[in-house]
Amino acid sequence: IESSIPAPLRDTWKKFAATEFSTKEEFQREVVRHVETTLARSLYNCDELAAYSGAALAMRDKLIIDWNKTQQAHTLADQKRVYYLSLEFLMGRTLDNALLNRDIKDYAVEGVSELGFRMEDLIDQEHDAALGNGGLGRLAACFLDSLASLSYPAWGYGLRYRYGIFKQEIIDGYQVEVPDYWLDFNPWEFPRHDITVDIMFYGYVRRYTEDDGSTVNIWEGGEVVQALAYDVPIPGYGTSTTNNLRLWSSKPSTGEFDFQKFNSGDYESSVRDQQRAETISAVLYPNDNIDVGKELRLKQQYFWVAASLYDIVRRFKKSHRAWTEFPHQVAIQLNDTHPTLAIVELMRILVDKEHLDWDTAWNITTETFGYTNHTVLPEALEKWSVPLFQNLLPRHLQIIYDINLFFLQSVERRFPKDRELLSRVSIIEESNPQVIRMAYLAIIGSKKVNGVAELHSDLIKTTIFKDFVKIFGPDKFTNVTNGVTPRRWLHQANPQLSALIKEKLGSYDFLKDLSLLSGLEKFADDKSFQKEWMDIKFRNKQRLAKYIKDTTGISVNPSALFDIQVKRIHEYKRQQMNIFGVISRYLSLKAMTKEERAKQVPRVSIFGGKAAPGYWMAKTIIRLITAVSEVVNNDVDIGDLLKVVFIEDYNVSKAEFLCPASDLSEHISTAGTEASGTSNMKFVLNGGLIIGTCDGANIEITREIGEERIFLFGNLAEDVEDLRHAHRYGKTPMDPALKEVCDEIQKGTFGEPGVFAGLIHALTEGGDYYLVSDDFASYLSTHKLVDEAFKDTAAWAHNTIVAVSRMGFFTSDRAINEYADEIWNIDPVKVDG
Ligand code: RUG
Repeated sequence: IESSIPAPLRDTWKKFAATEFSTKEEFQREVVRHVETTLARSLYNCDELAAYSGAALAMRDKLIIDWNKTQQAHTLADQKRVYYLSLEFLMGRTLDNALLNRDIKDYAVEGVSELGFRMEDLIDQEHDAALGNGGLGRLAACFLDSLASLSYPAWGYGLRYRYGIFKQEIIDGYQVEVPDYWLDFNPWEFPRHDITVDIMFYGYVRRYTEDDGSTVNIWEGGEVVQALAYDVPIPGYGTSTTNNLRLWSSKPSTGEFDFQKFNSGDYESSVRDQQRAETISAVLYPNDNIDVGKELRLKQQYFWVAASLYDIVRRFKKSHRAWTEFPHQVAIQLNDTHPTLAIVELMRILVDKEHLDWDTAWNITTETFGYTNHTVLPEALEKWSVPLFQNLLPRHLQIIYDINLFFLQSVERRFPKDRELLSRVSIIEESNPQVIRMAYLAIIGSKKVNGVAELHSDLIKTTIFKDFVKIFGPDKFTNVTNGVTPRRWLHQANPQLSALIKEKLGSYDFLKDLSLLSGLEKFADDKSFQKEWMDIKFRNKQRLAKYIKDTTGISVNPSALFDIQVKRIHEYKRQQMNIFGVISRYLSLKAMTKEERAKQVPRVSIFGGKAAPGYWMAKTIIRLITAVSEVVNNDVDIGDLLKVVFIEDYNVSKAEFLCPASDLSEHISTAGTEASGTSNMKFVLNGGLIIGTCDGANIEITREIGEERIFLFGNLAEDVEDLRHAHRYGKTPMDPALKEVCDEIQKGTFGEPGVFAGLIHALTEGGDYYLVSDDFASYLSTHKLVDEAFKDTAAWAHNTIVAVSRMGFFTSDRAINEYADEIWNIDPVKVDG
């Protein structure tokens, strides 16, 4: 490699090579050095933000040394790598996580304290890296943590949005979106000015015939934008392995195109072009489980996929292997359909640029990709309009047509008389305009397709992808149940619980092997352990109560039952059912005598979550929650018996203190709609119980922890279709308790009823698509069981301890090992510390 230092000079180099700090004093020296030189501040001018910045930069230096070692070890090992392509990485904060993963938090806390700061205050200065909407993006972040912790040679590829998910403000009870500009100071990334890729859009395809008769397609004449790489180190836990997350940022290409315009005096238009280029990576689309089909989104997808593939191919080509070796060196996982264009782009590279024949290229491609499906909701399945696609990516459309043609021909050969089947499985839907069904393209171009929890993986096989199971056989479809990283979601979020578990189990090994939690079960009836366990829960609830008081002014009693539902606001997740349930509870309390009230278990109903800016019904649900909280919290008859709180701007760092503070959390989607859910796992892992439907990972959680430890209710997925049908034909009278709630809303108890008319309409004339009425009675009666169960503190403690002890399955390490063995076929690489 030309850029390496000549061999005779390497000893000098090595003498001065960077070294990592490994004691408190060395850490302090680095913090102070960064504050004084990198930030040009001094001990007379160092606030918490400067101290955080110094600590973060010191930590970054440490990570980057391991990052370099890891990349060298991976290059030397020359093994197969996995590339995880995700349009979202919801990382949250990094400093605390890095300190814990590198196991230096204790001396770092002491170190900053001797410099005059409290570590928690510094940690609090950090802006969340919020490059995601919800579960899908957070899953990608947990997977990166596990990939590094398990020493797999892996890279993440994503977009470096200038604006992450919007900040949510609640003004007069309504959601208001505020831009999240998070890059003012981001110490965790490295711009790689030497790593840029030119990406083309629009243009036309020129086709000509070579002397040997073969046809060549050249895509040219389009607009060129440059992708610039930013690298983010991902430290593993208990290992030196530090993997790379590469995020692409868009900027104007430095090609002649701009110069010509500039020189010819068309300054304004050249600036406009620059801005157009920068727009591509400017903002994360704020939709979760909704496809909107905007051209800029398609641009983002192609920009990111093309830059990533260029990078992957460049790395592969360095090894001078034959192209047929590509799938033995490279596995690419498509996180949802967002990166599906990678299949088409790899075909374009292999056929148009590397001149491989179609069949060879197709074999390589279909051996390389894996596709994870995260939803069966029709409104979330991506489809791109053919005319829009034709204009933006003309060559890719031709390739898609060819993929489709060869695929349909093969289907026709196997199922000769089934014309309906051909139209059902065609990548092109014959609508007006025609659209490209991205999920179908992802299935056809991948080796394996997986769902994210057992029920979900079964559902995709029997519903939306049924025809493909018939065509490809069942083995192409598999399940990998999601998981969460116990490093962030137990050790970091709940340090006291983690320390107590360590005390009982003898070491922190459970953070690497979560199945070791099973060792806790034998203490489930130990009274003093139960007390310590419940005391930690109480302190976590006190911390949340203080946060609620400080941010909303609402006083809540930490001894009350904390009932939390935090996730994106979506009709299928049924926050509306929760708030209707709260209203029903309020009405019952109001109807009770003083004596009866005295026997009730006090509740705090806590909600949090963002609504997509254009999702009017979700915004109405937020408004109902805030309206109910205004009434209930100020009702003197009710006092502490019921409080309703909406936590503004729910994000990863808020989840970190909400999960440890729940007694009960709600995972109450209409059966069959929530692919997995992952917060259900986080809440149980933190010693809370859940109320939930038989949906997503709730089912496996039940299997693991035992049905006596979960409050399941509601109809099953297999009954949903019939129930919806009955609603359509007006055969389902509304549940009486729900009717009472609707009447109360319509009476104006919670303000102008017109505001909520849409919500009521959805239950009535709207056909109650999410089956709130059908599940309402069992939802309410199950809440009664919760109240009863909560009164028995010893039994509650026992059940939460047993539940935690059986949560080993839900670590993302297990999920990643399954992907590695069954889909990617990759092995770990040891990195010397
Ligand atoms: O809604 C799903 C969750 O059920 C799941 O746990 C998560 C991770 O697999 O992905 C969520 N999801 C699905 N986010 N976006 C989609 C649709 O593209």
